[in-house]
Amino acid sequence: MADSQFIKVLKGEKTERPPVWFMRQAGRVLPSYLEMRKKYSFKELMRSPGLAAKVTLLPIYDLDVDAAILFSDILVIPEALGMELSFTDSGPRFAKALKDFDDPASQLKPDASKLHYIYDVIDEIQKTKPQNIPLIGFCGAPFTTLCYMVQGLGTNHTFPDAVTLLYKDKAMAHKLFSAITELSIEYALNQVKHGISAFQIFETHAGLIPSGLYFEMVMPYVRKISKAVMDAGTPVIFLPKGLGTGIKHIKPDDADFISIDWQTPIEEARELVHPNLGLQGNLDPRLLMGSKETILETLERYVPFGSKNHNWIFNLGHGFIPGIPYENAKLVVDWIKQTNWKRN
Ligand code: 1CP
Repeated sequence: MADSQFIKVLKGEKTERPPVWFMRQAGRVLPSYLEMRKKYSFKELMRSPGLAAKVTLLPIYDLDVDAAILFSDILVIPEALGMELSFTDSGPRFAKALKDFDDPASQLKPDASKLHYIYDVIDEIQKTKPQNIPLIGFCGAPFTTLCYMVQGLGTNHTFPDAVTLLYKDKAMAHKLFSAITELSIEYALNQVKHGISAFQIFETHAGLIPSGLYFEMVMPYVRKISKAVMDAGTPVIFLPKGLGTGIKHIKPDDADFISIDWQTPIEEARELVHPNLGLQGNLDPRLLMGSKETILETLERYVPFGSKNHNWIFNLGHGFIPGIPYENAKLVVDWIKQTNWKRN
């Protein structure tokens, strides 16, 4: 089987164009997904191997992207650590938040078997996906996962109790990071065993804390997860959203590719990030609410960068948001595939 554009780029090979996929490509914008959500809850979709595999593959058929991402959620790790989780119309919510306990670590009861249904989902995807389409596995990075566990919900994206825990009780923060990391490694390696082609670590809320604190307290745990996955032969993409100029301190041992948010121009990110690390990103998803002309004009600005940089995967700076017209997402994929990238 010939490698897909996505795998070639992850391996450091030259291609005629950048590969393209989108964060949150399955849920949120596809009419076919929204139709399925009328019949099933999010939890029903993610827990049934048949349905989850179907949703995972919708963007392959509807958008023609170059990779599929497992349809699941980063909050399955807290759930497997013993925290009761529900997905409400206003987002995920835990029955109890760790901030309400004197000894939060004592609340955790790790049970890795609670993740087993996800490996059945991966098996079903492998059985049903087109051969040349790679599957991306993922987990949340330890700080973002901790944010939801401590605060209990995500409606307020400042997570004040999670952030202050890093200053008030470093020892407790380390205990919680260790528990998250240990289970995440087991989870990631099982995803590898079930045949994922790449693994992305989502640190969506890195920008809530100073990058120095991030490197001191969180990065050692990220490194443990990525090292385990990279040692198992699977490439790792790390998304540290909002880390700012901190991206220049990420080392080739920490990941293979760094996903860049929309705040940093991709050319500047290239200057900051270690040359042995590839880049992913970084279109502002909200641009896709704009007119076709505005979208195409912004996309054209990527051509000079893309003509010189082969180690780049096209993506958004963060995930799709509800309300983006499906046609605009498709416009981006078609444009990436039809553009002359002037590579040689
Ligand atoms: O109502 C619905 O249809 C459910 C919405 C939804 C979906 C589609 C949630 C609830 N999770 C997901 C799937 C999901 N989540 C995927 C699968 C791929 C895909 O959708 O295409 C992935 C990779 C995630 C990862 C995730 N979940 C992150 C990290 C990445 C990111 O986008 O920032 C985070 C922070 C979450 C938490 C979460 N789960 C769901 C929501 C609405 C949220 C965000 C809550 C918040 O902070 O507002």
